Amino acid sequence: MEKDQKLTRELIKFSNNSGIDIIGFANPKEFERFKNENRPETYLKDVQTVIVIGIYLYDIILDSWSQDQTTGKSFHFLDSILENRAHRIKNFLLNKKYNSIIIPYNPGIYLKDSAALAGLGHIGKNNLFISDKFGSQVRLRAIVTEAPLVTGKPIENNQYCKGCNICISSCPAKALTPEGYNKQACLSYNLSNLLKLSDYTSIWCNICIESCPQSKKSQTSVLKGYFD
Ligand code: B12
Ligand code: SF4
Ligand code: SF4
Repeated sequence: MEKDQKLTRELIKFSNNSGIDIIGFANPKEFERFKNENRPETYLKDVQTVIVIGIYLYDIILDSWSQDQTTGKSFHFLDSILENRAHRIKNFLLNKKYNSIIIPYNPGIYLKDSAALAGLGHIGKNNLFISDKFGSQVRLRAIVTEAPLVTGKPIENNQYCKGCNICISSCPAKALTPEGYNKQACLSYNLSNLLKLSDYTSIWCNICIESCPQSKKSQTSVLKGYFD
């Protein structure tokens, strides 16, 4: 199907006006490297484009998880905002007669990989997606759509990290090594070192993000001031 440049431009403009800091588009064919449950067509049969959105975590409070005291279910502050923005995009595309599905968080499709596949940035030695504007200090969400949007070129290489090992030496769990990321070490550290804001609200470790020079660029989110 021919790519719709006009619709792509309109959607980028709409997202900028909707409190979304970054948006990119990936080709579903790039996801053949993943298991079925992590592929876009599992969620939408006639998928044409994977849309990745991100919001800058300009204040660490946006990264807090709160547990509902009756159901035990946890909610992430910025994830809830991202979900709201994803609904806006879904409705925008529905008005243009295109179906879309907001990808569930877990298993879903892999968000940092989707962002790199959309050409929004690369995956660093901190094992996270690094955007040009916000470094890794950006949280992500994905939507799959039947709209034929113009997709970006995947970024497989890692341009920022050459000669840098700051995140590796900063990780308190030694979960980051030159050979790669040790998920179990990171998870165990996090579970026993949650920053408790209250009995029901906590924040996970962010050191591999905050220590990265790319995340320290001073930037203003389009969301900033939204709640003032
Ligand atoms: C499970 C999970 C966890 C687990 C395990 C993490 C893991 N990486 O396995 C735990 C609970 C430990 C965890 C910890 C954290 N998480 Co987490 N987590 C996830 C989740 C749900 C899935 C991650 C996953 O399995 N990815 C896929 C596998 C294949 O990737 P991987 O093995 O980690 O990395 C490989 C690929 O990236 C590949 N690769 C390298 N270069 C390239 C280039 C291309 C083009 C491709 C395709 C692949 C590729 O090589 C890597 C090594 O093998 C995602 C949300 C989602 N649905 O994607 C969030 C997510 C990755 N987490 C996130 C964050 C922020 C964190 C934490 C900082 C904690 C926090 N404060 O929230 C830490 C950071 C840990 C770290 N340095 O990676 C963010 C990252 C945002 C970003 N800018 O990248 C995500 C995307 C959530 C979100 N909504 O934004 N997480
Ligand atoms: S701290 Fe350095 S090595 Fe780690 S992700 Fe950032 S730029 Fe790359
Ligand atoms: S989240 Fe913390 S423990 Fe996990 S890799 Fe990053 S710095 Fe290390």
